[in-house]
Amino acid sequence: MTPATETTTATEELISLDPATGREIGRVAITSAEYVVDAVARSRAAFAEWRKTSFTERRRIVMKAREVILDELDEIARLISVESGKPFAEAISMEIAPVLDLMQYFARKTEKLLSPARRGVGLYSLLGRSSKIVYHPLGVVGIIPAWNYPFAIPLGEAAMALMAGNSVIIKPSELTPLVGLKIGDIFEKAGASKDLVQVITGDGRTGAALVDAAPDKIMFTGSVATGKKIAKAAAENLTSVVLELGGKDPMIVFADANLELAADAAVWGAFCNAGQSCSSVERLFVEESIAETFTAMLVDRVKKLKQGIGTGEDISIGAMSSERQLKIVEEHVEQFRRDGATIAIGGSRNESAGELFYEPTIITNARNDMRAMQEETFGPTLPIATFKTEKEAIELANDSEFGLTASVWTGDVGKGKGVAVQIEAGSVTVNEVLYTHGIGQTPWGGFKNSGRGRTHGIEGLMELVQPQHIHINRIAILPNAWWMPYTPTAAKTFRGFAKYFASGSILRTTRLVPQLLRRIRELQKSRKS
Ligand code: TXE
Repeated sequence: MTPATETTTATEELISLDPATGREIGRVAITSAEYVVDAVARSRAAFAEWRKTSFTERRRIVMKAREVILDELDEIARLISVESGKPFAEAISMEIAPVLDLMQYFARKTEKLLSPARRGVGLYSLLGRSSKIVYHPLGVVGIIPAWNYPFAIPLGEAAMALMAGNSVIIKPSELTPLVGLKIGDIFEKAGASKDLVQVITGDGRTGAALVDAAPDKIMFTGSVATGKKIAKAAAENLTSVVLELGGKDPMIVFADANLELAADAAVWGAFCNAGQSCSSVERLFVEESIAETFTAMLVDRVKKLKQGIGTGEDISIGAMSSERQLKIVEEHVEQFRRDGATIAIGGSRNESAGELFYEPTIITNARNDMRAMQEETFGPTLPIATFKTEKEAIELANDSEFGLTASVWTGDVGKGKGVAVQIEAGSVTVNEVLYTHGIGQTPWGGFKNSGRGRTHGIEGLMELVQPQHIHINRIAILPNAWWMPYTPTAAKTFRGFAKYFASGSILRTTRLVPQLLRRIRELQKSRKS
């Protein structure tokens, strides 16, 4: 790992602040574009060596990195909490624990998941052909994460990229550079070779320089606007990108649901990480007949939550990440008020806790056509709208430019599944909420403007490799009927291919055999003449 602070020629600095107290916690360099180009070149050299390593060696490094994290668990959780504002408890439960699980899974399973696989080739196998798919690493994987899960997201992507044989460059968010540097430090302590995992600190300019330096893949988490910029810039070099762009995730609560459980889930789903999760519940749709009771249950629960500086182990809601993010929340709550919604609890800054704290806020009488029900808020707000029928609930859930996750609550699991498949979202949970990013085995990503591509699962692993098709002809003695020169006999044979061979039916294809033999004889003769 090469800390940008030591080697970059940059003169500008980033000051990292604790959002809960406003206190400076460190300074790092804004890495210059020239340095980024150099970093990518060194990463390519590191890749050339790393790609040759066995899965056992890769597993050793990733498992060692896990040990380093476990050894420094409290220290890392504190750093995450201090730099992002989130509760210490969530730094462990929502970042460290899930990423440790992901690391052990991919350390143990990548070899199997990427083992060369035979692929059936249909009727071509009758011609003695066979196919095998071999997976090669891509090269340099550039990771550009946001600040909301500054540890779990880049580290999980880095671990998967390394297991697949790639080298990695992380450009952490400008709000959480120290957590980013910590990831580099962990891999260095785990014995990763110099330049295999580099962390380059900086802001959007450094991120843009990384995209322009043409790595082999960009894994991005952030806003739709920046995602579009990155996709455009990456297209210049045909760099492929995975984009994770947030959401406006719906939670649907039917009257037959376990309401106690659903209320607990809604509170956690909306307010964990102060609502700054891409899969936060941002729209709650409750069946009309239970709306009043359910709202009262939510308000009751919110009253019991303690808000304050995240490092306190009894704190449930910490600070927001930045004044900019808090202003979006204020604006959306104002918008709700102007549009006629009602604030059931919360609705303003919690100045007694500190400058960047916003009260957990429940809003009733929301409607899906209100602006604040359409734009991502990314804050501790839970707006509630009602529905009368299942069809209406599905329509409301789908009435959004986003489609990252959704959750359905009902006592009838069959009904839940039926509703789930009709929702346009990358992950839909029945009687569960938000946590599926924590399951490394399953694909993560969005429909619609929530993103492109996937992280996690075999689908995410496939984003980090290039498949190579190895095709073998085991009886290479006769020329292929489709080779040159073309003749009327050839044309007749090709019509037969279209009619019989392409039907996929062995029976129908047997009708082609005499014509095929005529054509092959013709080719053999033409070779001699
Ligand atoms: O994101 P940005 P921000 C949403 C949320 C939030 C909004 C803005 O609604 O209010 O996005 O958040 C780097 N080329 N989400 O400002 O700007 C930047 O340095 C390359 C949803 O944090 O998209 C940072 O590392 N990189 C979300 C990263 O991109 C560039 C998580 C994200 O920054 C760049 C966070 C450029 N031109 C916010 N410009 C989710 N999906 O979970 C910036 N960056």
